Amino acid sequence: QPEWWRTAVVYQVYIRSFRDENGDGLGDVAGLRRQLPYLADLGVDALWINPWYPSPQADAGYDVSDYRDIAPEYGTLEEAEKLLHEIHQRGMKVFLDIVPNHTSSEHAWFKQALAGDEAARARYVFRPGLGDGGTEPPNDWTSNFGGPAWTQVPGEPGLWYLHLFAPEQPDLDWTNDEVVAEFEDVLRFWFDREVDGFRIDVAHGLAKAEGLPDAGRRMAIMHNDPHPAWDQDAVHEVYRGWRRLADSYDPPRVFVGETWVPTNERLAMYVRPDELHTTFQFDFLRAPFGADVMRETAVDALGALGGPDGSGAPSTWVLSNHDVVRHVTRYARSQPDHPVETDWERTRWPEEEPDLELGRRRARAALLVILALPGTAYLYQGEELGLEEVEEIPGHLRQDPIFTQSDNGDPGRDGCRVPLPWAGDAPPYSFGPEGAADPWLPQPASWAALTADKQVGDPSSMWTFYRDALALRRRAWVPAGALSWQEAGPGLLVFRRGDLECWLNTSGATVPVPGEVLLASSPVGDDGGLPHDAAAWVRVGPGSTTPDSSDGASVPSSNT
Ligand code: GLO
Repeated sequence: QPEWWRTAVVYQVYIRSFRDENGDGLGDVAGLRRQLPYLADLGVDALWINPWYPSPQADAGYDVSDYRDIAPEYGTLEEAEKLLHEIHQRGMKVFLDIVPNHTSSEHAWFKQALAGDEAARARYVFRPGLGDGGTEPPNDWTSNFGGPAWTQVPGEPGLWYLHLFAPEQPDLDWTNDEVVAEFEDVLRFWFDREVDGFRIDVAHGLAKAEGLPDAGRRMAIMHNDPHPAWDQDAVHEVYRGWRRLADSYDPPRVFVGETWVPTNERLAMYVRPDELHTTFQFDFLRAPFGADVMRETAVDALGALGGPDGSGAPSTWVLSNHDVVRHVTRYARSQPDHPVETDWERTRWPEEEPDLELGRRRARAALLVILALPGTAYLYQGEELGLEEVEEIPGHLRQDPIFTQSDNGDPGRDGCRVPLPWAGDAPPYSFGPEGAADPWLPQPASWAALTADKQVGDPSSMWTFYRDALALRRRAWVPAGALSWQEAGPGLLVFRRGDLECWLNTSGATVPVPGEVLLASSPVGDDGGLPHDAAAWVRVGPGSTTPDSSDGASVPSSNT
């Protein structure tokens, strides 16, 4: 039986913003159950549900206070079990999100730790401070959300605890056996409920360099240099244990790691037969839209992960998620000619008015590229509607700790987390039932034409384009086999798999594509002319003459 996770298209459900069924303005389990037909019609293979556990929501659920239950505002465990069953009935798989680097400060363990219980303290990273009376933090580490990564224990000014994220997210000590055992038990809890796999939050975290040495610089989850808090070799031992556990199930359960590491070679160390099945390959989140950079990005990732032709370990391709600016907006401005080097990709794209139609046109093209590459593709909810980043959320409504806990001008991640517009002509669009509370973040007027009810069934909509592309991918690309890059000139990305080619044209001119166009992101001329900023899937016969980059020779044009 082929391993589904090698080729799956996974749809990311940011549950807080997906669909509200109980009318409180927050998405919930029942809302997701209601919309399962929508997801099945779209044609995705699997869902990844962001954290839905009980949580004080200091970081939108990434601060978990109980790993074995459902947040009451989202539903009940019983409802979640029904949902899991229904997902499977519809032939889809499901990943949950596990958060092992830290718990919530409201987790029972941390409350015991603050109360002075030594065994509980040993599960976290408590350290005496430096200086007179220990009133200086134990080292120079900074939190991802701004400020020091250490907070003084209330009532014990000489003692500090570590939090690489918000103070409400104390880091666990993964050298502690109880921590290891607890998380294996949590995995079992959900695997026993037939969850197919887990997305691992901050999977390159967990282990810290011995002695917690100073870092000498601020700490960003998307770091480019080695750092004592990230990507330490000891973390691999944790995943070897997890893999043994996952493999003990039938069918085996699967992992995808959130591993922000500087190179594909470091990434490849996580993707092994005895560790993680896949990790996110995030380079398309930093890469501008453009054939040359996107080709380099894919070549580099495939080379390190899957082998040059993609036949080894599957890479994963991601254009958007709940942590970065939506790609319609990233692509709506001038594109730098090299990948952007920034932590969260929000602040350093050029500040100019976005041309959202251009952004959507490029988004369609980028979709055809990632769906044709070998590996797994992740879609972030709302991209199938062509939603853009909501840039104009007023400060007092913003909730992301990146905004509320720091003063560096970073607007945070709320702009990509705005609740989906299911129907309606003006904000607030229906996100929940009639008479429901307003969605937890305000939706923009610019989404009026993008609501799901207007797009489903409209042959010219973004939604229909996604559906068609997913169906064709499953039929044509999934069985298509190994990849070879084709040399087509600057501004052109072309690869072949079997008798299919994927073309991306950012050369500035219209270019002719060979063969039968199966799907294109923008209309192709009768003469087969693919416009600038567009991509196409083409069936090429044995008569095609596109030269092959591997030997520079032409593909023989034999008997057409
Ligand atoms: C980012 C996660 C994110 C959380 C963070 C802390 O890397 O996806 O949204 O804020 O990991 O758990």
